[in-house]
Amino acid sequence: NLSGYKNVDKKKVVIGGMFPVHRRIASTDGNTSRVPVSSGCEGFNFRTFRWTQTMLFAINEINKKDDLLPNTDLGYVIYDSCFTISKAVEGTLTYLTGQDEAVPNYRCGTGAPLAALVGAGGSDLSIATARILGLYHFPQVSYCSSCSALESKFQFPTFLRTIPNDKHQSTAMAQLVLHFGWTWVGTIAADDDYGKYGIKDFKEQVEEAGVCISFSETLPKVSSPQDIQRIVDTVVESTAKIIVVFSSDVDLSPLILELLRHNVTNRTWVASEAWVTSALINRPGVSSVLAGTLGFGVKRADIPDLRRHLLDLDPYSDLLTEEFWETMFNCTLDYGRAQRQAKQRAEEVNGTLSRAVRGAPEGLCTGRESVAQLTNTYADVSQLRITYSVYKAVYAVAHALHNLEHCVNGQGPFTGKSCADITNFEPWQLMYYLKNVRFRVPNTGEEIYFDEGDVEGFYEILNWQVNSQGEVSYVGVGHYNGSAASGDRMTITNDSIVWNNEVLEPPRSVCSENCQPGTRKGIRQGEPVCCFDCIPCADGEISNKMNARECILCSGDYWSNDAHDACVPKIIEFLAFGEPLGITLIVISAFGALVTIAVGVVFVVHIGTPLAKANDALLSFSLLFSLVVTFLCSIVFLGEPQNWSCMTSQVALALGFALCLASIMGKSAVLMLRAQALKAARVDTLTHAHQRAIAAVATLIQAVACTVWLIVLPPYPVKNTSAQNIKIILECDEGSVVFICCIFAYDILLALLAFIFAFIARKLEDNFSEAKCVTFGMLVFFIVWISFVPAYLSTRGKFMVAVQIFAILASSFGLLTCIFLPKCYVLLVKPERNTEEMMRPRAKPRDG
Ligand code: TCR
Repeated sequence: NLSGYKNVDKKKVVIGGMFPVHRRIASTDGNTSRVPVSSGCEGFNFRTFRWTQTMLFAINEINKKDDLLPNTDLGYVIYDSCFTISKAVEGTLTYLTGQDEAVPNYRCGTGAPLAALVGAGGSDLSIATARILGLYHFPQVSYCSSCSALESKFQFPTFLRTIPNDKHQSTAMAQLVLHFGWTWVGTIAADDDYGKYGIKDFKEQVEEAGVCISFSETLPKVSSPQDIQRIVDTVVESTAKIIVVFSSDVDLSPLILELLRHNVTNRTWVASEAWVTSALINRPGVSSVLAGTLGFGVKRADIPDLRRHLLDLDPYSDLLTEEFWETMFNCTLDYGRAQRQAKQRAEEVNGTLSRAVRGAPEGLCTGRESVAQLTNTYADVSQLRITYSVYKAVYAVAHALHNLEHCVNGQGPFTGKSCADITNFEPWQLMYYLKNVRFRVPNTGEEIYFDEGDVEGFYEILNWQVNSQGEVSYVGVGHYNGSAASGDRMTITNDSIVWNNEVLEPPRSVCSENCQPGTRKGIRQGEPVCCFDCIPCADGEISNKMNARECILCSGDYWSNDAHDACVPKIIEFLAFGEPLGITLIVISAFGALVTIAVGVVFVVHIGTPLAKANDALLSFSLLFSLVVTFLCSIVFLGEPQNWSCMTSQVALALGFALCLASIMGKSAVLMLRAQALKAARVDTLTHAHQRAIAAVATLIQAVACTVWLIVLPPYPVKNTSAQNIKIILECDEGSVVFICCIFAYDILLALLAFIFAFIARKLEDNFSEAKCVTFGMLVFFIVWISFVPAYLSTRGKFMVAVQIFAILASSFGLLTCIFLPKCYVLLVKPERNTEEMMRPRAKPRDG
């Protein structure tokens, strides 16, 4: 413990201080057969030693001041809490009792009154000490216990602090994460109140805003390589690129070393105040892991003369300083001490200076080494943040004491308007003054007062930027002010941030990338909501915004486009006149019609010849006429279906075929009867009139059927949206399937009869083998229509119409050629065969 007084004739007040100068307590050997002793500490911390020296510096400064506590000298007692709760409690009890033995409720001695305790370091230590001090209403001013749990005045009535409450920092971190749109972050917390509360507050806020936590790890308090290794593995395996760390530098540094060993790069770290500017973390070479780190630092200040005080250190003044010296220069001071004593003795003896102390042997130091020459965090006064907080804490206590001392009797705040006596006051009386203190810090001019024990939540946002020498510097890129209006608490200049990636852009940290329009979010079972799959919308469904949860079904006449991000009108399809297929079909049918007419003309020209006479001219013409009709009606199938075209096309086809087939049937019926008569050697009594009658009746039946159909259930045009998803097919609805089946069944019946009659009569030999021609023609007709069925059923849309037209044209051409080609051949090419003789029918001889 350090302690000291200055001036002897002034009044004295002692301030307690507690700093974690060591990092841990030494492990005990576990021997229980000896008197137990308080364990020693190890791991000297230069940074916290600087804080200690700052307290001394501030006290010296105050003692020198004439306007602050002019008649009182401040003394101090400083304890090393060794970063451990038990040591902090031990120190507190020792302080309260004034004894080296820590026996509570026992305080004796005539020493100066104890004022307040500055410190305890980390939050967990402060929580422990504040509970004890609270029992005695003893004020405690902390410079670095920032945990939000300490804000409870109920639990910690005499606790005050000069560092902002961590709830501001957690909010600031949450806002930072949201500012950059990171939705997938990992968290690492120290295993103490600082880490746990800090991360808890942070998580609550980001999770509310839809951010997901990839992993949450806790740093071990006692060094544990397995735990560290596990955390490294988690960090490496996680896809989170942003890692928020709430921990003190001491607890974090083993992890950073291990990360450095594994060369874990390409992460962006969000640092809490405790490690953002720590030299323990920012070691040479660490920039590969930590460059680009963003962190929060409490207010920084320059304290003039502090550096001089820090360098002007007497190594022999106390044990802590000796240890500092020995650790700093890696030597033992025994030699220097011996030298000094020898020198003093020599001076006493002969009053003159003996020979100067020169360089000490290896491993020993002289006590005159220069602290300034070493680049050590102890003497580095560029980042005075917690140091400044210590400075403020001491000043706060001093100002409270000043106010207490300068209370005017009769106007005092206590019962009966009394005042407290600076030489003998109660702790609660000082507490009153501390709570109400309001002052300006020397040099910086910052105004300090405690609002419910806390100061305002102001943070600088620092960015770790690597300079050309590979050193990290902390560049301010914005700030956070917890007491500003909620909209503009954080200001951050994105452009001045240097990230640790090549693209110089804020890194992205998301579990799953956004789902583009055209896809929807699909949850992954058992994973956080930020992790999802993007599932493409099904055909006919769309999603038109990012991250859609559902796809929307396109309605009726609409269908999804290729990208599935908009509904587009379906393509309207029909076989148009203008398209190549349409033109081809028109040309073919027109050609067919022309050929048929040409055949008719040939017949008219040769009307008087035996051949024309033999084939009933009227029947031939009606046959030709029906073929023209069928040829031409195929044109009506083309084009956009209309009411009239739907009706005419089917009816014309049915009637055309009926007339055609009826004529052929009449013809072949007569042929058959004639053949049978010939066989039976009867006289053929059949005339042309019979054929005509048969043909006319057969056609008439069809005409009646068609008329009934048109009147009762006429065909009409429809939009077919169901046959094909992406198209609307314009087509004709038959009106009644039964009717159309009957009508075409009737045509088939006629065709079958014609075929059967002709087949029977095929042996009847005239010169033109009329019966054979008809048989053959009908065969062609059947083949065409039988093959039409599968072709028709396997096509879709407008090609169905095309197949139908092809069948019509093919069957018409088949009939035309089979029935009329031989006749035209005779008429035009072999007129010598066109004689009465040749026309006479005769039966084929039975045997060859
Ligand atoms: N509050 C921490 C401890 C801590 C600290 C530091 C430790 C803070 N800043 C800097 C070492 C160095 C902030 C706590 O526990 O409350």
